[in-house]
Amino acid sequence: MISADEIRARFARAMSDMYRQEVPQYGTLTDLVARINAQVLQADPALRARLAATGALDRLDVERHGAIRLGTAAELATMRRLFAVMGMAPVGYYDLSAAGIPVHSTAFRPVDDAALARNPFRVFTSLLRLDLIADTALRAEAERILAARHIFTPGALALIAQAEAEGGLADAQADLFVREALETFRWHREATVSAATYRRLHDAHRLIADVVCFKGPHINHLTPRTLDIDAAQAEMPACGMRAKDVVEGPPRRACPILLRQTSFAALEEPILFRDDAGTGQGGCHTARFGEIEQRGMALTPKGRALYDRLLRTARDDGPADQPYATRLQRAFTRFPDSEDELRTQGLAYFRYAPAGASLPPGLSADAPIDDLVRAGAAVATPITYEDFLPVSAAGIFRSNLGGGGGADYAANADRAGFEAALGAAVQDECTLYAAIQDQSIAATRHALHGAASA
Ligand code: OOG
Ligand code: NI
Repeated sequence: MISADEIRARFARAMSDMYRQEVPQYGTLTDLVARINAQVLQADPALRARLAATGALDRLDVERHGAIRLGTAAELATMRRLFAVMGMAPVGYYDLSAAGIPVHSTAFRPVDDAALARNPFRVFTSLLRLDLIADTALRAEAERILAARHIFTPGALALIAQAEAEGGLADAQADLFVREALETFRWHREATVSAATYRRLHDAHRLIADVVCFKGPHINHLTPRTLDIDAAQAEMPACGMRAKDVVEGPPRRACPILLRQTSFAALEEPILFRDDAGTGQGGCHTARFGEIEQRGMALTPKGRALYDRLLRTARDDGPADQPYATRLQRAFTRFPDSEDELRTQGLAYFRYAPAGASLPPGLSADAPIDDLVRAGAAVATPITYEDFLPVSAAGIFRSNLGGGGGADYAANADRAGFEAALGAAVQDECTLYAAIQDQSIAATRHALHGAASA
């Protein structure tokens, strides 16, 4: 048997190779990000040392997230089983209906420290919400089309069942699994519907056409992680990519928090409709795009509440004649921007380690962790945010669906419905970060106790 982590690493590499062939601009983008990252690391040896110490340097070159959109509960449930073979579990629930996008989503990703360090590949996975489509005839038609498709190959299904029964896969089977699983995410230019049906679904919402009219959930972007998103954004035009105007997420800061993202517009791709045979007419479809992201530290619920509040302030309360970036920067002056403040005010999660071989006299290994840090007995490094942001995701969706076009759905999160479709509960991301933090504190105390009694 080989590890789920190894299967995930192979799958991520295969996906990246496939996407580079499908969308050559993706190759250009990853080259640009690699160049910027090398520059940043050369200019900032302290950052390089810190990334190396936490294992983040090795994973940086292969770190990607992708995104797919599914049509039915059954597809989502099987997708969960497929990702489980690669050690990826559903984390977080994202309601995008509030932003006028008829989907809800989760992120499949590795959850423990060692798995994240090995390869943090994540897939933002959305489920179409036909319940939000007002036109009942159109909804029924979409349901009928989706019910007839099979997005997984028989080989993939058999290997998922085998991995579940035997607790893993052997080396050669893992390669076969990767090959079969990849088929689900491949782009097909042949739509499964007529031009007229495509048009009707497209007019209800472009996203509905994208999910319903094709053989499967083509991967719609694959995002590399940059260490300087502003530098990458500035260089994108010279590489022939027009990035969206606004970088989603928090502003640039000394201490990066959460996630900043920007994307370039969806490609117009030629497609063939079912009734095209002989006419050779076809049409075009825009779904796939490019995106880059910069990751910062994970915030506690307290930090996250402050983030959400300041983001709303920048959007709603700023002087309307000021550019959004200026309002954002101003709103976030109220978010502490030193690691000490973020840590001692309980705004972000940290990983702790013993600083040296001995404890200062008079200090117990069981003293509050902040005291141990202040006394120089322990060091704290921020924990990286591994998840997504619903407001940012909505901005990315919108910019790639064209025309700003959010429909006007009443916000109605349906987490229970999503979990029923998934066949499992999604994990809470804060619980995961808190566990990593708590384990590191316990290990630090343990090491310091050892030092004290030596
Ligand atoms: C997903 C859009 C969201 C992100 O990184 O937040 C996203 C999609 O377009 O399917 O990619
Ligand atoms: Ni994305």
